[in-house]
Amino acid sequence: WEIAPGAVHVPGWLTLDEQRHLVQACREWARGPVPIRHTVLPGGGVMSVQTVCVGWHWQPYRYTRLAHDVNGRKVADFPDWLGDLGRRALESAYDHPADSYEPDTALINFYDGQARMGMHQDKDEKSDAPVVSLSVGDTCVFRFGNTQTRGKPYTDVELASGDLFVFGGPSRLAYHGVPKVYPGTGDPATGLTSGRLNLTMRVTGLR
Ligand code: MD3
Ligand code: FE
Repeated sequence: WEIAPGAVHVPGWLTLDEQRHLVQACREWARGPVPIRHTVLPGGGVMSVQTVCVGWHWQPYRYTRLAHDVNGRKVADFPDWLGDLGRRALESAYDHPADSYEPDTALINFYDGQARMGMHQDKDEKSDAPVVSLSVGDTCVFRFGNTQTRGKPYTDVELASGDLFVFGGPSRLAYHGVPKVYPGTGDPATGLTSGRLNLTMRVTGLR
């Protein structure tokens, strides 16, 4: 389903086994070396979502090797299997080979029933490569907007467990957010008994 040029939604792309594997991996990353935390914004606001990073650490609004805002440690390495999953995801969504796609960072967001993400653009990456997004757990409303303003026009799409979304081309710089999560809608068989997990893979363009 192409909801805008370069923005492709593939419902139910991950198998249950793949979802379980992702949940397990995210559980381990959440423990450390840099524990999952509510990111503090430069203005003092605290995000309701909890985030842990792999490959590069993201703090608003840049990527670093060390998590200066948490415990100063280096985040976990970006594993080869995750890059392979990213290339397969891109191939499925765009229906062409993606051998040259080499994501080097993943941001894992955890939403409890109250967590939200306001409308924003992802423009801290020095690369125009697509973002691959994978969701596990509770269903949410994902709001996909335009490149000009955080307001209308936008399209609301439900993202459920196992869904893949790829954002490339003209959609890469669109405003987007998560205005609502529906508690209790996930399948406990994924290993996630409450909340929503979203993993995004990106190319930082850094070295
Ligand atoms: C569109 N995450 O981590 S995933 C984020 O569900 C983020 O946790 C949301 O927005 C979440 O930055 C939405 C879908 C998504 C991710 C990255 C994008 C949409 C995007 C980057 C560019 C355009
Ligand atoms: Fe984003």
